[in-house]
Amino acid sequence: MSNLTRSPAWLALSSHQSIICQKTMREMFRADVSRFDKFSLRLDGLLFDYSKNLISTETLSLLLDLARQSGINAWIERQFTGEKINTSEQRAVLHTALRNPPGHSVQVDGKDIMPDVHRVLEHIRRFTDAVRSGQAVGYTGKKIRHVVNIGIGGSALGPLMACEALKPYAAADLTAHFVSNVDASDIAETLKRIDPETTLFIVSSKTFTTQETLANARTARAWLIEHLGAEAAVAQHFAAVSTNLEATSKFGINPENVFEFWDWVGGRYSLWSAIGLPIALYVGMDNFQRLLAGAHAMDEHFRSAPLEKNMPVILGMLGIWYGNFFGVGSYAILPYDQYLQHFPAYLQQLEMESNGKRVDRNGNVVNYDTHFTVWGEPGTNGQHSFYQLIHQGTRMVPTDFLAPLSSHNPIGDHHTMLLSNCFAQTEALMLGKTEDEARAELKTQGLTDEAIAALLPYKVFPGNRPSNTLLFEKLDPYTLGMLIALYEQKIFVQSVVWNINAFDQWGVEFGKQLASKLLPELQSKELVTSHDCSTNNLINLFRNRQR
Ligand code: G6Q
Repeated sequence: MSNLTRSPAWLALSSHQSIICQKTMREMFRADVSRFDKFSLRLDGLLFDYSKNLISTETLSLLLDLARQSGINAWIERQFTGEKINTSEQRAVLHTALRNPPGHSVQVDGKDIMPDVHRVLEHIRRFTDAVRSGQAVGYTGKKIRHVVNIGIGGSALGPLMACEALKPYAAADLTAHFVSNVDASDIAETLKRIDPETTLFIVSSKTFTTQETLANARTARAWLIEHLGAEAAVAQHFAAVSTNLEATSKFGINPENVFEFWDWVGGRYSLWSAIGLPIALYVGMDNFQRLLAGAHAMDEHFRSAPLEKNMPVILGMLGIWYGNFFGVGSYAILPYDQYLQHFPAYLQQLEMESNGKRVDRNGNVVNYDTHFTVWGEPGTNGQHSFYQLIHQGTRMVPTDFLAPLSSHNPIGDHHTMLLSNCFAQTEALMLGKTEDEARAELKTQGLTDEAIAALLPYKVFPGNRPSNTLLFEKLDPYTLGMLIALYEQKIFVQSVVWNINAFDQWGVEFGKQLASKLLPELQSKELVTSHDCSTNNLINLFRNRQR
């Protein structure tokens, strides 16, 4: 059994929690007008306000003791220097190397990987410049206007999120599409919206064996050949991104259009690699490199800032505080920026696939909670949906609010209204509404004492609900890079404290295995009897329908 929950830092936090949980943030803010200065950090135009948390300076210091006890500084160095910290797959974890500017050297198995990283970036630049300028055209000589990414999970969610987030920087004559699901409706609906003569398909798959991606790629290939009347058209309309160059060539993709990456890039950490090709095509290579630069700035901060001033460390330790000492199981990501609409779904994979683990680095089942369920929607849509639960539900849901100070679309009062909602929500979650305040409010509405007494319980808000606010100038490529890297490293910090491997994904591999095992049975002519009676019946119902 792990010693974590019996360690001095853990025990100190447990007893401290019993004191803090009797306090309210309302009192804490009243007692200390410098709370915002004490509990906020800035980096390159990004403000991280974590003052609306159930913490005191002592809490923070105890949380940082726990981080220190877990050896966080040494783990950060292990990550950045290419140690094989993904032990169950015997791999280094070097998405950080992908955003290094020239002049760095990072060794994997005795080889400096940086020349390869920059060679592939140059390849992406040449390709994207050619496509965007119209120098590289489709089979019939027309300019490419549609880019369709065919990939799933880590080979889709990052590019999808980033293309949406950076839409204001996109080429006006390009549309980005994403096909992931093996459900034919996904590709069918996309094919209806594109023109074969002006479409570039990018088949993105680290392994190039993923069932969904290969099925969609085959369908796209057949559609293209059918419409353009020649197999030769594939060379000008297909590119691939993979670590499996043998499989891409077998699929028939022109080797010049194949972009390589390496096993030390995890799928969900891969948007910085050639998996980001759709982003580079959509917003241009200079903007893609600004995205990398923003992430690199966050990496440098993470690696060098003292723990007390380290954004990913503090964000991560606040999660540990609520997850392990308040029993919180989920938290919400609430972007007040429409362009960040896919950010919660992106973080859902990043966090849940990384830290959804029950066995520690020594192979022992843990006796403490790891991971959170991550969810969210852009504000203000969420306010008219699930905020009810956050304000008045029985369980505490910590929240991260993200908002830009200025909008890409400064129309009328929209942005002021948007931010007034954002700030009002964080304040209300913290303050709540007491019985006295609710009663006074009802009185001003002219209600009778009897009506007030009946309504009062419903009108009270407990408050004391924690939130972080991440405020930035504008959602530009550099800022987006910083934000993504902030969350990547925050997840890493938590995995270090929990002593789990954030970089493998055996649950995903399990799913891939299951899908290929059952497929022949669905296609079989024989009655299937080898499973439990529920699964047998489901399979046989489908088989009977197919006849
Ligand atoms: C990410 C996961 C997973 C993976 C997909 C696609 O970290 O490993 O989401 O990205 O299963 O895999 P391929 O890129 O190999 O097709």
